[in-house]
Amino acid sequence: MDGRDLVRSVKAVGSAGATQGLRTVRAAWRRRRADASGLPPRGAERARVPGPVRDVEPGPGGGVVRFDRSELRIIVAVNGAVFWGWDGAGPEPSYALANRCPEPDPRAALEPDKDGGWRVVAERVTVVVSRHGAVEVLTPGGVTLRRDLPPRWWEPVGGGPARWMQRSEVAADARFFGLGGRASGPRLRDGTYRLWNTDPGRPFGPDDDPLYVTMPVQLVVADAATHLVFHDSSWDGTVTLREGAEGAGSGHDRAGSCELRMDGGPLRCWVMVGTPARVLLGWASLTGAPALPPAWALGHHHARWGFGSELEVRRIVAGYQERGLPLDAVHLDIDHHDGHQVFTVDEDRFPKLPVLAEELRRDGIRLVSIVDPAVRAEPGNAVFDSGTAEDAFVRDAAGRIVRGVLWPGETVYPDFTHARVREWWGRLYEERLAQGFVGFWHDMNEPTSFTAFGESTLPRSARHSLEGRGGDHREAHNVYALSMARAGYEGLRELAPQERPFLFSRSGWAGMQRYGGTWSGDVATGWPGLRASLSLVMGLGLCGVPYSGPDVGGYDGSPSPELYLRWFQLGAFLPLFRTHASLRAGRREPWEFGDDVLEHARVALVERRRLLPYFVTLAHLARRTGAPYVRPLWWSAPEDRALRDCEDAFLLGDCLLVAPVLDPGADRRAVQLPRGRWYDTATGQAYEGPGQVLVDAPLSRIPVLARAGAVIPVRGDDGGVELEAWAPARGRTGGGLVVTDAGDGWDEPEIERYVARWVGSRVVVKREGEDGVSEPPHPVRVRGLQTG
Ligand code: NBV
Repeated sequence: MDGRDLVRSVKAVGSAGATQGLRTVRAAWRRRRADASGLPPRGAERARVPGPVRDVEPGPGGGVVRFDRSELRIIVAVNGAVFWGWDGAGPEPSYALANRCPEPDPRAALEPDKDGGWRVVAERVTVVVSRHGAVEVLTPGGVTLRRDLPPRWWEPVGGGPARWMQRSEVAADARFFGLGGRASGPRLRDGTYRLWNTDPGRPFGPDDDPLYVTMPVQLVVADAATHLVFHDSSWDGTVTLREGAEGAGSGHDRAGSCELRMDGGPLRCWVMVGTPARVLLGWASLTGAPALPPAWALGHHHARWGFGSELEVRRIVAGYQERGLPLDAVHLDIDHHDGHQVFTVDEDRFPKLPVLAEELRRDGIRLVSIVDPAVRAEPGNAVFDSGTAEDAFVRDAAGRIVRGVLWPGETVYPDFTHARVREWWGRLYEERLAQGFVGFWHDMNEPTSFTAFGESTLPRSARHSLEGRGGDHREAHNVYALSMARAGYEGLRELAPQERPFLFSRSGWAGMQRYGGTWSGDVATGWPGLRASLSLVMGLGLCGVPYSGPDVGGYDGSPSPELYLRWFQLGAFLPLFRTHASLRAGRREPWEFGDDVLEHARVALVERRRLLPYFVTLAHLARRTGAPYVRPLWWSAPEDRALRDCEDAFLLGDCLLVAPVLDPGADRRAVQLPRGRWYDTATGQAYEGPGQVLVDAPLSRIPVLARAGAVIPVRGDDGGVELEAWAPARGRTGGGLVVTDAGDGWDEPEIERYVARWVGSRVVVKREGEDGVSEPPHPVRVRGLQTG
């Protein structure tokens, strides 16, 4: 946050601006002083490389290769993932792993390779280690996917954490994706990306980097195979990417490259190889299945900073209801708190929150609460007092509690890297449940502390438990929000065991999907912001976080009616479909932009509700397979170069292709189609892929195409599930998976499997089960017949 923003924000929240301004100056000085005394200067450093190989020690799934000045441990796990760690690093402890390290694959063993090197041959991948410590990952067919050069460390002569650098080469045709939520993607072009969760302090656009969720997770897509590489270190770092270039017959290929530099932490990584689906499955098996949102969370959410009163919430809800617009959740921001203090309610403006919650619930609308980690440092504040009694707050190197500044004034920060603190924090959600909230929105958890200058987070020297190992904020920063999410999730499981927790968090790290989703943060209102918000959802999905979505309409200012509508139409096909904006921004209700926009937004809302069973299915499939709901067009055809470079459309599950309008003034757009027949769901017109087609995109809708043969569960007029089948091309068959689950509990619904095929001049849909083929238990409607 720069000075001007700070002053504006402070004024906006109605605090004594000057007092808060002074606090941020003091906080900045405190931060500087704490780091000056708490972090020893780095001083002289000594560089180190592994040196020549000395000997090896075979072990389960691989073994250890010893070099003159380091050693490398390699483990191939039973799920096909490969781990390697330098300097004795093993897979544990890790904030990313969901459980213990998976079992080693007993079939994988170290064997001698040519030129004094060693290799491990596994079912899906071969790892070759050169005698100087280069590590190469090859497909079973022997094609190189990634080649790590020997790493390099810089060790402070006086002791302390070593910095390190790892340079890698990838295929000339490879494309990079991932690294968490990046605004300029989803394809990560040449440049340097930082690994340090950051609140940019103002609405962001495509050029802002880093943002709230960073992860050392790269998904690399190349002709030979897709691979995911995860460097399991939470320290600050940078990744410099350079795409390669193909000689195209006239010259030599230039390999793509990646240079990872970290300020500390173990040099260790996991690599998974295969198709995109296979790789995401492996990643989910390692870091945990994505939490399943309750069905209502797959509907439409409306939020705003500054509803300001119960009366206003009722007025907005009535606005939706009077116009017959579906609404599933309302989010209350910090303005409903008493003095902006988390886990409190301003009783003057929200006198009967539980009653409001109950009334909304009867109309099928849930209440979601913001939860900030910062606690006002004031005796008498119940959260501060109980946290003090628990010794819950982060301290500096001298043992003093670290103070920052946020909305409530001077604040302190729970140390979520301590199990006892997580339990204490988790119990606090009881107050929220009693107020009638059933969903939670974690904010400002990078963590953010307003400072007049310098970084707006805790001092790097601040001490953290790190699960009892002890360490400082340099290591804890990037896992702070992940640990807060764990605290909230586990607390809610204790407090409301019958219900699936609904939680989404602004910041996070690898593995955050175990606890919930995220949203795109304060995206700038404007066409570039619309594009950036799609980039974030796609990139996060490829890092294993399938549930996210933007602030529809953008966070600040006032979108034009056209921009609002195009954002709304995109949002209706993203997992989290939420309108939200800042205190200072214009309105975001669909009726605020004129009658035309209202009618078109209604169509989007109604379609979202109709597709709810499909979204529920996608949520269940994400949990079981790690596959994101929103997938790049190349998901099933990564070898298709044209699809690999297409960033402005996506697949929603296996069945739909969504082509949002991302530019002003457009009434049609080019769509790059994967192989097969695709129907424009609005007109029924059939197109044949692969290739590019021009499709109508009038203001009333964005192009949505259905794959021929798809069987899509939709909500019928009576609220029950129906199957919408799109005719397969003649002579071909189709099908689909369906999971029907309208609830928010823990029942495990079975996956229903359908097949669509031509029988004479009709398309017939049957259910396939263990006992053979049967009639579907849902009504079936076949579409796309005219063109069959
Ligand atoms: O709680 C207020 C806002 C919230 O509306 C927004 O969604 C968050 O990203 N919050 C940031 C803090 C205010 C930042 C200026």
